[in-house]
Amino acid sequence: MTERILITGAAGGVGTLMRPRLAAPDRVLRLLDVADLPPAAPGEQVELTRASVTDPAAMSAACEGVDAVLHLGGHSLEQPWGQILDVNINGTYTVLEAARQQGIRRVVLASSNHAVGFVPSADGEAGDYLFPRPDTFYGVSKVAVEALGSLYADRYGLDVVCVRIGSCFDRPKDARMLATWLSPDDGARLFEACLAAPEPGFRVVWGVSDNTRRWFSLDEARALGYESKDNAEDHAAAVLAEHGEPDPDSLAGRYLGGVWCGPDFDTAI
Ligand code: 15L
Repeated sequence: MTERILITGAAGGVGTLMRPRLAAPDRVLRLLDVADLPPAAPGEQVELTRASVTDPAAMSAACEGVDAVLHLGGHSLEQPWGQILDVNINGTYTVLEAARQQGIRRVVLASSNHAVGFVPSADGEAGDYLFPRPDTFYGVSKVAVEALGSLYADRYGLDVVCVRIGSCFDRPKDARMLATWLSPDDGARLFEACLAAPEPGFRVVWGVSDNTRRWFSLDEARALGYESKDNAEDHAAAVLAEHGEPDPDSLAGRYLGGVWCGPDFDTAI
């Protein structure tokens, strides 16, 4: 039977990386974004929807006939509070509510390391379910995303898996990402595990590759069936040649959230 998965924020960084990787012969990807989505490639089984995650009617329509939602939509960087509140927090409520009303049983939510960004890296491996310590309004929104997911799991019985994504890019871009990198292929493996695990209930897992310098636990992700095959160390020589060794006294060396923990950090990054 063909399954249909709704991906919000499909034109964004992670969405673009996931689109080809989550394609499968028995699967239709319904891709939603406020931004332009590239048209379907020949043979690609996609449905394109231009809409905002904050629009209840559009989200309800987008959730019709869908088996699971991968909610990646929202601001991916720091923004003024009003924007974060509207798009990331109210948007996630709107997605969950539409999913519930349409009887969707499984939602995977993109959370972030910035939900716990002010945790010192010197504390040792960051466990799953680490108590929130956000580094920005964006980080606060990810805490709220997880809280909303928890509510919809407990109150309505949805399976909700929150992924605290490290740094999901083609390759690690700086020394910090040698610890926080989630390779795109591992990202797809992890999302597949989140979609397939039988009756996970509510979970919070780290989204990271099995990097030699990894700061985050893989226990809960592995319990869902995720097996990382990539390691940022394969890129270490190139990254360190360009950026130098990580400075333990810098923000990037002191906190999980890196430069996002700076007092002047704003929308500049
Ligand atoms: C995130 O949550 C951001 O969306 C992404 O742009 C990266 O900056 C990443 O965290 C990170 O911490 O590297």
